[in-house]
Amino acid sequence: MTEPTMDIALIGLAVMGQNLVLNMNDHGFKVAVYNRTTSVMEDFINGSAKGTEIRGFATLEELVASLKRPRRVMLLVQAGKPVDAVIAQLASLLEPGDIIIDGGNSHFPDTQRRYEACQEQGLRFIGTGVSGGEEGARFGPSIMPGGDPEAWPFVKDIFQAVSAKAGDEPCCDWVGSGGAGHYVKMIHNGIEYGDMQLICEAYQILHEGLGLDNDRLHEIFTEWNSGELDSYLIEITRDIFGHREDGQALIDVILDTAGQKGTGKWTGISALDMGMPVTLIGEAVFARCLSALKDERVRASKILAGPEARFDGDTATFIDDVRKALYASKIISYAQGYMLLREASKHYGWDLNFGGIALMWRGGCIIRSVFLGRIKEAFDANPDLDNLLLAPFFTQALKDCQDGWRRVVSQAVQIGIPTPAFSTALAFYDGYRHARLPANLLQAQRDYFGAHTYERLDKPRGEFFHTNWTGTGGNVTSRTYNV
Ligand code: NBP
Repeated sequence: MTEPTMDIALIGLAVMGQNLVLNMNDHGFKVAVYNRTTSVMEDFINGSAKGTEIRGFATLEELVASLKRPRRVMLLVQAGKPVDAVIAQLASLLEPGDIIIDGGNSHFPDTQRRYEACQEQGLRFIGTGVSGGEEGARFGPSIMPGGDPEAWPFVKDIFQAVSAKAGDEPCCDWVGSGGAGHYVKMIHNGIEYGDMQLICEAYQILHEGLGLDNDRLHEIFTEWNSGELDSYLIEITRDIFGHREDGQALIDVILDTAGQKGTGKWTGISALDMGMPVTLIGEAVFARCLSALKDERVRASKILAGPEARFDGDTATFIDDVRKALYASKIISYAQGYMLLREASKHYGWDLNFGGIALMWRGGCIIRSVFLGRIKEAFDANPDLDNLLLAPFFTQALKDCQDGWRRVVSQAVQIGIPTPAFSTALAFYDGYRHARLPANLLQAQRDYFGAHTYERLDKPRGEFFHTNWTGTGGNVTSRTYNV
């Protein structure tokens, strides 16, 4: 019988699993590993894990038997059915109080369901977002754990040791119960979609609109990365523009159809479910969908006309305007993401710590940036902040950027370059800062054709009115005001 000396087990030795295990080993934790295909485990043990404290097991029985109690078993297998399959296998081997951690990109309702099912069996379940890809897993990812709060004290030391650090602070803290960890990871990924789309729009304007080449784009992104836009995604974009193969800029030969794995779509669906206007992430998802229609677009490009107008302004000024448009739109995107987090927190009873989430995203993950430090400061200064846009720092930043931002959106419209994310961000800004929107007319229309009733400015809220608009309608009102 194997002596139970191992601190934690990890199942699933693909790219994320192997790197996270090596990271845990670096921090002094004894990790037991298992992989469905045993040869993968053996190659790992005899390869990059050689000479470490990591131990491999060919069966789940042996793996579980090697663990100290309460047993901690982390899964980094493909999201979806494989997670349920592994949990089912583990359930009969574990004892009440043992902990199962799913570190994959699971959808939060699945995590909620697994948490409840494990609870019924006396097991403690954690669903945790892990962001940062291969390098993050190896040297410090952002980790967003949620699930059974009783399990947190047993994994806190390991997770906070291996996570990225922002200054001295770990980019990992307890997010909330049930599916909260995977929800926050989902929003992270949605925001990542938005950030990437904004950068792509800046690229198209600068490249196609202004005719700038990759060397100039490399310089511009180098400069941007030293200011308020300083972030991982701007940094890798700078490097992409500088990357050549056989003298050819690689970016110029990459097919323009974007893939997606679904987390952006899930964010959009959740936004619709919660009734939150997370328009920028929605546009980012649709922009990927449009990009995927490559053959159709190629055919349409030969038929549909664009404007005659070409950019004829001052290039240097306009480049700075694009920077402002990017920065302002990014503020809007994060504000929208936080609106959704706030609503979900209320809806699911998670009591999310918004400043803590900004800190978790501050390092290790794909959206890491200097900017997230500003968000953390805004929530530290006022944890009950209604909206990020109302934090003085961001209110001022939007004020400083808005003229340039408007010039970019209107110029893009004039010269026929699509900027769905820049444009929707600006439309949201203008909508959010309007005390009065044209929904009075909308309510009148709804009442006209469906007797859905309306409230009046000159009467108390909650009092509903119906008008017989045509003189031929009846006095019966619909009970579906919110449909
Ligand atoms: P993959 O998502 O490619 O999953 C491969 C692993 O799942 C292998 O170890 C495979 O075992 C195992 N597996 C499968 Br598939 N079906 C299984 C089953 N029925 N029972 C047991 N094991 C099974 O690995 P990854 O790219 O390392 O990602 C792991 C998780 O982390 C995923 O949820 C992913 O979405 C998430 N994630 C990935 C990244 C990234 O950059 N790759 C970043 C952040 C999060 P086998 O060797 O026997 O086939």
